[in-house]
Amino acid sequence: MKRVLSVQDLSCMGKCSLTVALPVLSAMGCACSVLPTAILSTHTAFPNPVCRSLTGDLLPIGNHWKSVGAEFDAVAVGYLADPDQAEQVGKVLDLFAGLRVLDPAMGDHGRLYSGQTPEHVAAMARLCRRADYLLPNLTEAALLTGLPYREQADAAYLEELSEGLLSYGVKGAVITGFTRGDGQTGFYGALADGSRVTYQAHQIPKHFHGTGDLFAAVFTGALVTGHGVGDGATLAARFVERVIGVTEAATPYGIAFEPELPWLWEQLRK
Ligand code: PXL
Repeated sequence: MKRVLSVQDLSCMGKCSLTVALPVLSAMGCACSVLPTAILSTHTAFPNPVCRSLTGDLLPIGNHWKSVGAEFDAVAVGYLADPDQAEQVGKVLDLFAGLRVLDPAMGDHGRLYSGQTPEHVAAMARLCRRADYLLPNLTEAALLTGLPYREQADAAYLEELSEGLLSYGVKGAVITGFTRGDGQTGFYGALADGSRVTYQAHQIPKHFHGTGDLFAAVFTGALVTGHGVGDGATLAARFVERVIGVTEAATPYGIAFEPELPWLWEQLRK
């Protein structure tokens, strides 16, 4: 069984981050260990969440695992509660071999999430250099490359963002959830070998919270079980599409991914 370490917050209500990654990776047949970067009463789209950062605990937890001989096939990093966590997570990455997937969860729709700062962007950018694959949305890709954010992404803009992301020295970068003027949405993946993988589907014009985290979990589970970047990202996009299709209303409580988990399990057994 493949072992994945998921490093991101535990938001206790409002599905995102670990409450998405754990069930998804389990449904993909992976053993998922968790390193919560912070415990929040809710994610930050709810007003005034209680947040306890675990910055000083991250490395001791990693060291303890190392002392008992733990290894992971992949480490997937997501939302960090403060800039210092990026450095601590970098030290945890140093402890373990395995594939490194980083979803630099910092913002959406051209804006930083509540509580995230320019210092955070700089710290996340340093962490990007340590990753194998980056999974930013359009906002995060613009923040990491210093290019202006554009709500509608054409091919030239996506390529420009991708070149900037690849300059972090990663094996690949998949820009998730971009939208185009023609009602299409999808991902744009750029690999360091020069190849490109893209996916487009009809856009449902609503914002569903937690879809980036869902994409990252499926992508990680697919790669660690032997799928390529194009297949993994396509599986992730198709899963997100199905989940959006069964989620009745776009609320901060999150997407209804649970009924679709059997579908995910089936896809990996084909
Ligand atoms: O889904 C990204 C995310 C993860 N974790 C926390 C968040 C958000 C987005 O708002 O607030 C705590």
